[in-house]
Amino acid sequence: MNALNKTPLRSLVLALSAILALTNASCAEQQNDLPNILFIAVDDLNDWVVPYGGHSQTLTPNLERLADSGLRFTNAHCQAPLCGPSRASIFTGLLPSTTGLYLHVNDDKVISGSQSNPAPELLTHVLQRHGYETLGAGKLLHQGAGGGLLQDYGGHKDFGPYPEKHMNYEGERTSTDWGAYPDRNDQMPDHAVANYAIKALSEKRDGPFFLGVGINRPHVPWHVPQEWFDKFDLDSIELPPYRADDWDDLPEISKIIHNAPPTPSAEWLIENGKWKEMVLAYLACVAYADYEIGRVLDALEASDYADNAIVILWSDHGYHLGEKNVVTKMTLWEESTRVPLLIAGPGIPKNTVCERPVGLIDLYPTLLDYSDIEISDTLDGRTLRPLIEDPDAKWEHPAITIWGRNNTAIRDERYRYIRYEDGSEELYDRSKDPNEFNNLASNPEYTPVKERLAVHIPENQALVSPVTYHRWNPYWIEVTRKAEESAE
Ligand SMILES: [Ca+2]
Ligand SMILES: [Ca+2]
Repeated sequence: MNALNKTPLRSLVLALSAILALTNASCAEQQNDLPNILFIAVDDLNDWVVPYGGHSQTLTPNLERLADSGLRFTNAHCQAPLCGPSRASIFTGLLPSTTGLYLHVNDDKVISGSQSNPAPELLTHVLQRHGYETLGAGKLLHQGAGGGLLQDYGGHKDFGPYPEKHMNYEGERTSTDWGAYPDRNDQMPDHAVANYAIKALSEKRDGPFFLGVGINRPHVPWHVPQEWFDKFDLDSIELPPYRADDWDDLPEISKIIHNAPPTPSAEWLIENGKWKEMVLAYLACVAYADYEIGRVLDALEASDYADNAIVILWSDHGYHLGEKNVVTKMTLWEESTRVPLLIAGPGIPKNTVCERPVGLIDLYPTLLDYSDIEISDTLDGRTLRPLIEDPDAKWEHPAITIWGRNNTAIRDERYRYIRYEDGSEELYDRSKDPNEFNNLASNPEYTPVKERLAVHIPENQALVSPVTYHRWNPYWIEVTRKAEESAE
């Protein structure tokens, strides 16, 4: 290269460098404006929290405080009524019917085991690509945060510590039990999860961050220190609604799928005089979880990020405490699909309720929307921002819950419609029957309602992925066996 050409080239390089420097500066500036994200997952938390009114005696002052400071979706539902597939759906932004991840899945296989094309990208990975620091502790994906979910993971995905033997309930294939144990809150894994978050919030962070806080309680075993049991009076505990003949109008496949032998039934609880005790134990665990969440919210309020953080609190699915004669999740009924979903932060209206049916699957695109990241049209959910800005906005999307291939529940503002793999159905008019006692599916008057809702059932549901598994009852053991066989 000769000297004559050197000067113009050098000028060009200098000019390009200046442009790049300006671009970088504006990127950095933009990144500083991006909201931080505090993503609080609570395991197996149903609507028994004050902002949702599911149980009149529940004590959740911190969830109440969070609900008052933002917006609560009162008709929010999980996409699978079990930890593993629900969380896989949240972090991939895809329905189980797209990925084939209908059942439990190891964190490391959420991407590789998905049947979707293109392969999913985890929410946290998209955020990372756009400059977010990702960190967290506790239960986020099913085993915590495997599969490289986060850049920094503090551990403590843990349902212990466990007493030497079960205190009140014995059952194979379930850790269902309850009782006051251990002695102190600081022996609980959730205390360490909250401590991790408190420390993270006290530190100076260079750019926007995603902080995941995965609270393990009220997942079984319902063991928390005595102080939480002492907050409730056993004699006056209110029991959930239940009808002994409730299953008489269910199709056979519903009885097979929802058969939950490892956990107590309402019948068993009544016979053994244990129902109030068990309800109290769940309430004790919810109150304890609320306390740990409150510690994190306090830390956020005292931090540099108080005015620039979106807080999202969700549960991975609900839980029956005897309603419809079951004590578990894993059903296509309201107690199992409905979840608390609270959102607060800059620009989000305070003390506001949105009754539109939404799904946890909508969190992925919603967070991308608030972080100014383009939303891929391969995602199955949609941003909730229009509803956050106007909770009464028109919204014609029901919530979808899938429990195994081709067993699908569709929930709109009034009805719950369930169609099973063999074509049999359930339909509940929740405006008249909030406990879902009366299956209207065989009443011809409701044919137009069923047809209207059936349109929303995903067609051509993906085959059950061979990496997904669940060995709860004979139906699920067979589903798992067939899926594993398909890989051979
Ligand atoms: Ca769960
Ligand atoms: Ca019934």
